[in-house]
Amino acid sequence: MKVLLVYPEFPETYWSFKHALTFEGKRSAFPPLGLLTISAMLPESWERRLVDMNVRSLKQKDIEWADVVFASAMIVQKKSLESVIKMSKALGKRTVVGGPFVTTTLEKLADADHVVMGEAEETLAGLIQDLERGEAKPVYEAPERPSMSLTPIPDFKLADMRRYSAMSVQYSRGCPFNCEFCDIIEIYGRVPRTKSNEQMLLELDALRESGWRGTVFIVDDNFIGNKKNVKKFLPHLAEWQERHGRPFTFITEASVNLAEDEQLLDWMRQAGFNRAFLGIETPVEESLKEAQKGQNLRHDLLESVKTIQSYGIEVMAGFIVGFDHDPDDIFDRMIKFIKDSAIPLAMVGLLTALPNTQLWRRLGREGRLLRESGGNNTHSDLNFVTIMDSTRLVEGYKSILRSIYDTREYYDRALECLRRVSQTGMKSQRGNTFIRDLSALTRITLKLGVRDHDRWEFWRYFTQTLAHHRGAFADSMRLAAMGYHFRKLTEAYCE
Ligand code: B12
Ligand code: SF4
Repeated sequence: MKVLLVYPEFPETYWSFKHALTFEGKRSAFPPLGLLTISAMLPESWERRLVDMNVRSLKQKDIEWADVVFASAMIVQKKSLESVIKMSKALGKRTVVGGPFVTTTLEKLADADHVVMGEAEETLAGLIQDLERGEAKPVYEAPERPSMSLTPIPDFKLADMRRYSAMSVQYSRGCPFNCEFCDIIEIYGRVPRTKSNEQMLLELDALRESGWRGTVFIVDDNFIGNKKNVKKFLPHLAEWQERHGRPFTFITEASVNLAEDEQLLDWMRQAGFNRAFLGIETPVEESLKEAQKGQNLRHDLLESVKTIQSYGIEVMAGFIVGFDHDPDDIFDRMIKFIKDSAIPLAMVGLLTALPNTQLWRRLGREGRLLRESGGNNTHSDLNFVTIMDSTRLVEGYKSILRSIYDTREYYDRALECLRRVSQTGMKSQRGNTFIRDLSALTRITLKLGVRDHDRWEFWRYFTQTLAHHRGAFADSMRLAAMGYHFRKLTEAYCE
């Protein structure tokens, strides 16, 4: 059997990082880990190829080669996924679709031949057998959430690693919290399951042996969801890093209560974590209560961010406007919070009711749902009736974006962030990436320091970095590139 694994294209959003990736000479930020994992579960005798459409286009001859097309998608990839299915069917190929979109969507994908809902560790074998016998069913659904001990080492080599700016691994699935808008807990559950220490280290061995050096994104929903296990794992990870000359730096996602545990933070620092994405959502207490986000109410949020930064970990964060309890001055409060927290990469979105979430169900009961979400919370198309006037909300939202991604405002935040994190982080061994970094630096200086209309701001940032944060120069240039991406998209959204 010949299997073509296809990852549909993302629309251009803050998360695509498109404008920043061109500086690095990369096509996409991360590889499609779901498909790399599925590939590792297929019989050895099956031939497989991967087309990540965020890296290169899908051609007719790719599909002609295959007996069956396997695709994975999030809601935002829906349009591209539909075109993949259409193209495959037109060429007479069988299609199998899995991943978060088909797991959560309400309208089933009528055109796909086979849909795999939920995690595939326990369902894929059945589908494979049925495909081989020519008796595959339309829908396969995981009866329960599988143990992560069943997850194989992803087929990293299937991805063209040179095209990505980071590689991904997964340690855990699920989150113990209960945020109203969250679909993670609906898809992956509230009892966080983890891989064993041995399993994780073997996975990192495989990644290292494949030649990868540099950033590794631990894509967990909440890396510290199972604190007991993660605390047992981190000392081993730190030792592994030391033994191998620190080949990786890690990024992950975590809940804000990470700041409560300095021992955990210290281990993360030692293991080489230098960025963490937090769900801060809002500085407004009433809105946090409404979102059932009690873990963000236990301590002062600004102090929590500072604590994490003091361990050399840059904080990135998600923010949301559009809660029922958002006060009139929410937009100014959000701007001030983001400035004071020195979070350069602040992903601000409008509240979206994702299918099958508690928020979705409540708004349904209240008769406020307008349509299914397109999954992109930076688009201005609200999918429910908001308490604040919707035009005012969208305009206020745009005013936040314009303010926080104003060139000077952004560089100031980045400098403050560098000041807070640059003292304490562990440096990775960057291996042979120096040449690549040099060409990235040339591209950044040409674009931001010569062609850009805000070039004087760039040189101010550049000289401040050299004067005060020379040791974090590479990070400062990464932040400059990211800032450019956010500014470009903000200009496009808020024109
Ligand atoms: C890494 C990640 C990203 C990366 C994408 C990297 C990439 N190339 O894949 C980045 C940071 C870019 C990203 C962005 C976004 N993301 Co994202 N992301 C994730 C995250 C944290 C991990 C994905 C992953 O690698 N998982 C590990 C693999 C092993 O798990 P898996 O994909 O679920 O695969 C398993 C099963 O689903 C199944 N399976 C998957 N595919 C297939 C295919 C077949 C054929 C079969 C049989 C089975 C199968 O088998 C696998 C093994 O069990 C998930 C959360 C999560 N826990 O998965 C969110 C998640 C997928 N993202 C989500 C969202 C909403 C987004 C954004 C839209 C955010 C936003 N608000 O704008 C953006 C969209 C991107 C864009 N440009 O517009 C949602 C999707 C919701 C949905 N129902 O579609 C999730 C679930 C998290 C959430 N609730 O917010 N994301
Ligand atoms: S902390 Fe994050 S992953 Fe956990 S329930 Fe809340 S939003 Fe979902």
